[in-house]
Amino acid sequence: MNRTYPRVSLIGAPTDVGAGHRGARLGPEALRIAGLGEALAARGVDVLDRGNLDGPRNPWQKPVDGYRHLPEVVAWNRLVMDAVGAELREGRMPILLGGDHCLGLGSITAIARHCRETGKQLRVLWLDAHADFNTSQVTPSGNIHGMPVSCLCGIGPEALTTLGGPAPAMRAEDIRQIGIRSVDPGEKQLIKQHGLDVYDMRYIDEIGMKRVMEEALEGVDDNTHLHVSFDVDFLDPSIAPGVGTTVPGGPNYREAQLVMEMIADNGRLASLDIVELNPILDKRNRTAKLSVDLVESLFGKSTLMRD
Ligand code: Z70
Ligand code: MN
Ligand code: MN
Ligand code: MN
Repeated sequence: MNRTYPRVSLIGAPTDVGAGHRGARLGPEALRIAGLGEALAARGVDVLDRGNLDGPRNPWQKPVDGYRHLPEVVAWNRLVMDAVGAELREGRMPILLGGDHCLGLGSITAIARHCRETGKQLRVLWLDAHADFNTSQVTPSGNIHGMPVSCLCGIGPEALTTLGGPAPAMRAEDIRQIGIRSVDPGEKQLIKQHGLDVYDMRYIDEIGMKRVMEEALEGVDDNTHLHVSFDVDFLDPSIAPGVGTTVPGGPNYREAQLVMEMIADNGRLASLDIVELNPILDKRNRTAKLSVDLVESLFGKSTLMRD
């Protein structure tokens, strides 16, 4: 299957203002050093590295009214939204190099707007150990990287839910969450209430990753913009130690490869976030290298005659 990909732009967002650990701000550099740009170029992808966005520093404060660093999170997400939107308008595929997962909010807000403008259907695959569906009332931490999905669905502080305009960026039915295995009690109730489609690890164990991906990609057609938001803590910590919050029992190497290969085969990938990589907690940049390996599969690299 020889597919031509659109031109790609790498956008670095070196911040951890939304996280509970510091170090994800180094993610963009670790991914570059692991050879992300070169790996894509070797696949025949036209890739431009736009460098890093420059936002506020991490003030490392306690939560205020249930949110840590809300003004800084808003500022970073505006920068990300504008940068991602600019690439989409130029017909390029944005790859956001996080940074923590609060940035999925700015990225997907821009993507959702692009979908409205171009008449495309949006499908988000959220690969994560966490559902990231907390609110200020139920969050155990105040960390906004635990809240981007609820904000995208219109639940959250106005500064975040109206980043791209008054209407919510996305509906709960636009997203499929895969690999989930850590959900807070109040968050669980909200997920049920809003009817999110969650393929948690138990479901993956019971029906297998192949069928999970078939279900998650169902209805993704030529009129769909497929966005993958890849939180590296999706992966089992035994293969991906370089993340702030490791949760045991995640997808292994083979399952993760299959996820990426099935997305590649579907052929509608139009944007990507790679977030939560924390090189401070990594071993010799192994998690960054694994992420690059997986992105190669996402861009159609496969073992034998399926290329
Ligand atoms: C927890 C919270 C979280 C990482 C998301 C964890 C959130 N649910 N952690 N991604 N790494 O604090 O809201
Ligand atoms: Mn487009
Ligand atoms: Mn996440
Ligand atoms: Mn996570």
